[in-house]
Amino acid sequence: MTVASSGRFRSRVARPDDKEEKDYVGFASLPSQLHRKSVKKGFDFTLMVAGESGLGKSTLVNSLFLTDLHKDRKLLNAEERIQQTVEITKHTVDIEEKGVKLKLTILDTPGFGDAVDNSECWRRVIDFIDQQFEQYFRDESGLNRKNIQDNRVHCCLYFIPPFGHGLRPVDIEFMKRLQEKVNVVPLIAKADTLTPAEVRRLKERLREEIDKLGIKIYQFPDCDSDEDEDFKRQDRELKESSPFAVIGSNTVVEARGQRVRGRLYPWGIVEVENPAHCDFVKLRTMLVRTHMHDLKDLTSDLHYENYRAQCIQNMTSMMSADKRVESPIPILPLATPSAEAEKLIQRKDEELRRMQQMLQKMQQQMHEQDL
Ligand SMILES: Nc1nc2c(ncn2[C@@H]2O[C@H](COP(=O)(O)OP(=O)(O)OP(=O)(O)O)[C@@H](O)[C@H]2O)c(=O)[nH]1
Ligand SMILES: [Mg+2]
Repeated sequence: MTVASSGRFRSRVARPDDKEEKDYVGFASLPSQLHRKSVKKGFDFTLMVAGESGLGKSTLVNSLFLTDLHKDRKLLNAEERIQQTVEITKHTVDIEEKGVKLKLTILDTPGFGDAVDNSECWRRVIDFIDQQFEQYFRDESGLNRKNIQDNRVHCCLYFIPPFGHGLRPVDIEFMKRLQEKVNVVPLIAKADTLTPAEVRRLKERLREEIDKLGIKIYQFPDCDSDEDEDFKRQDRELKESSPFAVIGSNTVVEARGQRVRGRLYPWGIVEVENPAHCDFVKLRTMLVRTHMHDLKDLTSDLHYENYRAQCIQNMTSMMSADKRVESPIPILPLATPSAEAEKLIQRKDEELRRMQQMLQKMQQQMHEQDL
């Protein structure tokens, strides 16, 4: 599969062994200190869903975090009554498990499909992601850099219809637009409408197409060779199951004496959280347990850096264009600038200097990477 980036390994915590204890300086406790600090502060994660209308995006995000994100709506009965999403909607869920806090932000986007022309259906989503980067970039260059609210989108679940025989031109276009901005995780929607053999065939087909068309979906990082066998098996299964085939439901049904999220059919019950029925649990595990940090790191190190580099490049070319159109005849100032204006000019100069330094640093880093 084509990848967004490769060569990432999970970092390991080194501990001094007994014989080295006398030379032990103490920095080995840093990871646990950092861990404690992070746990206290809590983690945040922003997840977005995108794709055609009616594929179950709202239903799935609702099912994913065991909370009814739409609970404020007045429902007539226990049946599913999720309404069509008409604008980008933000839901925040605070989850706490064993003292670890997670602030999860879910961005539900309106599906495309009703319009006659879907050629620009990705625009709203891409603009939104860019706006979050822009805000972060501004905050980073501002005075209060310590308390930046990070609203960048860490992952986008892209829903592929189960009915076709692979990717449609609109899916290809949408994912290619997304891939430059965010970690894309493709999903086969409404997997309960397919037989297990059909799911297998569709997965294979999608993997081939994604590869052939050079679509850069999120790639699970390589597993360290010294990880334990259980971890390796889980990692292998995760990779082999991609793209995940999912089922969503907001209805709780009775199955094998237990109340579970599922879909009730005349021929039986499809259980959302049963691994034999779909990849829902794998998706949730990957998002909140195993790959959240990697998704966040990639957002910061790859997608945001690309955005920032582009911004700085634009600014630099604007600056050099400004210099070119400078009048050859020196224009005398009409009046001495006020102290306020002076300060503003100084601030702008300072900002430009910082940008140039950042640019130089990035160029140097890129040069080092090339070597
Ligand atoms: N068979 C089946 N139906 C589903 C599944 N998930 C959702 N649905 C149904 O599909 C319909 C649309 O679901 P939504 O969650 O509103 O779809 P959406 O993608 O958010 O649609 P938009 O908001 O228009 O973009 C609802 O009637 C759901 O009950 C699924 O996994 N399988
Ligand atoms: Mg919706």
